[in-house]
Parts: sequence; C-alpha cells; structure tokens
Amino acid sequence: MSIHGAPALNVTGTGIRVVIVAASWHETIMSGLIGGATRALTSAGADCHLVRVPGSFELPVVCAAALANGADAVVALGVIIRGGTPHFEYVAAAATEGLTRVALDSGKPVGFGVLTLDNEAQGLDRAGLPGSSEDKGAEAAEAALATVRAIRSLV
Ligand code: DLZ
Repeated sequence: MSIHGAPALNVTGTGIRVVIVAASWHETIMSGLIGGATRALTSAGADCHLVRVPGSFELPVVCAAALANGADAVVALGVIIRGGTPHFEYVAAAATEGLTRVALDSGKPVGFGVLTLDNEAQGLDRAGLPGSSEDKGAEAAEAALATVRAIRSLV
C-alpha cells in the first residue's frame, strides 16, 4: 500500500492489448500522465498504443471505438482544471459518466486517469513527473491490466 492508499498491483501485461487515449488540454501534466501509463504498460509486457484526442469530453467515444476495434482495455487520460465558469462540472461529468458507460457497455476495462483539479499545482503533484508525489497515469494503467486479469479469471 502506498501512503495514499493505492494498492501495489504488480500485474503482468503479457497478451493484453491496451490503447491509451489521452486528451490534449494542459500538456505538461498530460505528458506526465502519458509517460507514467506508457512506462507501466511497457514494463508489464503489455502491447500498448497511444491515441490523442482534443479534450476530455472526447475520451468516451474514442475509448469505445478502441475497444470495439479489438483492444482488451483502454486507459483514459485527461486533465480538467476548475475555471471561472461551470465548464469544469460539465466536462468532468461527461467524461466520467461516459467512460463508466463505455466500460459497462463493452464489458472491458477502462483505466480512469482523468484528473479533476482546482489548480495546475495539484496536477503536477499527481502527474508522475520529477518531484510529483503520485503517478496517476501509471495507477490507471495498472488498474486496467489488473481488471483484464480479473475478468479473464472468471471465464
Ligand atoms: C472546453 C474545455 C475546457 C474549458 N476545459 C477543458 C479542460 O480543462 N480539460 C479538457 O480536457 N478539456 C477541456 N475543454 C475541452 C472539451 O473537453 C472538448 O474538447 C471541447 O468542448 C470540444 O468538444
């Protein structure tokens, strides 16, 4: 267990095809999330591929397409920072509810790496960059692999 309560999953990714779907807003934090997810998947031995989308609102439809086209799991990465208008609530709710629906409708795992933040500093601390205290991209990737394994253990 980490100090934040996240489990150490240590799953193998051999034989698992994963698409990382990453939004493009707040690129410094995003680059950290993508790096963490890619490192976690590669070191686990998974076959991984990166697709970029404009914003977090576009994550669900592209995750659905990746899963329909043969991916065993997706890792959705986004950064949504609260601003002076209600956009934060709308984009965060659309991404979260959409990704939940994609997972349930497809029956395949969606690693949830969408950060909803009050400010950029919170994101930099969670992005898996030098000096960050957490690596949310890696956590989302490991969760996706562990969930593929959990589903495969049932059949
Ligand atoms: C429009 C918008 C705003 C204001 N903020 C964010 C954000 O903080 N993070 C993010 O990922 N996307 C944001 N977007 C873009 C929307 O997700 C979407 O790409 C556009 O509304 C176009 O459909």
